[in-house]
Amino acid sequence: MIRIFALNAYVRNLSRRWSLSSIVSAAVCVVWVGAVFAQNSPQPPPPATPLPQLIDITASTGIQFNHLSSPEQKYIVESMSGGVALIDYDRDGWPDIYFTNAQSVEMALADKKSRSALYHNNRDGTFTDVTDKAGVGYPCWANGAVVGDYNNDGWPDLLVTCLGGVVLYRNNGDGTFTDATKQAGLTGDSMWAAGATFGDYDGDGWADLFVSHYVAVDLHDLPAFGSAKTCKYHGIDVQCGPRGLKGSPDNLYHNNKDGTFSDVSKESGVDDPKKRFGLTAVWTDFNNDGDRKSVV
Ligand SMILES: [Ca+2]
Ligand SMILES: [Ca+2]
Ligand SMILES: [Ca+2]
Repeated sequence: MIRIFALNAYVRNLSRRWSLSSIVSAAVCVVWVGAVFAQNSPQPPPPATPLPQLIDITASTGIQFNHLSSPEQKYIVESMSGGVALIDYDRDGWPDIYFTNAQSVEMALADKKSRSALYHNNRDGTFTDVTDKAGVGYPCWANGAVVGDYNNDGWPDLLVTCLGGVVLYRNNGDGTFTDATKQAGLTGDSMWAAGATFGDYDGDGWADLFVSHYVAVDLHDLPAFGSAKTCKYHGIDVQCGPRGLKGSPDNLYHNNKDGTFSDVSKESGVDDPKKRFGLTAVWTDFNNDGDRKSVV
């Protein structure tokens, strides 16, 4: 079950224009303000006005998305999935929401799928499930999703990271998406892609793609619960991984400006030959020299 939280100021005035990003920003401010009080003032005076509160508004949004979970947590692949992306796919200025989903191992081995979902923002605090029309319901064993306009047509595209690679959905601009993974030359990415990030690392105006890979696993040969020394915690049997399992290298794909990508991982020096456990990555200019760096 996913939950949606909004600031109480928003709840008091549902008729006002709002955005999820502003809610998130305000939430971050609340946390920051709290941290400042905690650090600088051992005995802070009571605030003159109550701090804003976050309120669970899930029921009123119309979003009914259940992320499949495996409470037994037998395998690391079952406990690491689940992601969300904000994408204004119809460019109306209101953020829409994409939730990823994943099967259990048992379901996957029986070739059963799990449904991810795209919700359209109705501009009144409610959302409508538009997954089927959009064609983005069953990308893969989905972990996360990132948004970027890889073909520079102005419409935000969606990349889903999967156990077994990535799926690139090209936004057709009419409420539908097309799976462009093969056309883009990304089917060679076949490892456990836990996260990804779009960023124009060479400054040519076209978004390139970095994909971080996590653990090397085979669904048909998963290490059993508690079966090795590294699958114990203080003598108690637990799921195996990531410690004790093999990691996977990462990939940087250069945007060829024609709808395709080329793997430039090795020549760019970010292929991670030591195969660390990569969960996700961000582009940032941490030394402020104008160039983007990738942090995994
Ligand atoms: Ca929208
Ligand atoms: Ca696009
Ligand atoms: Ca580029």
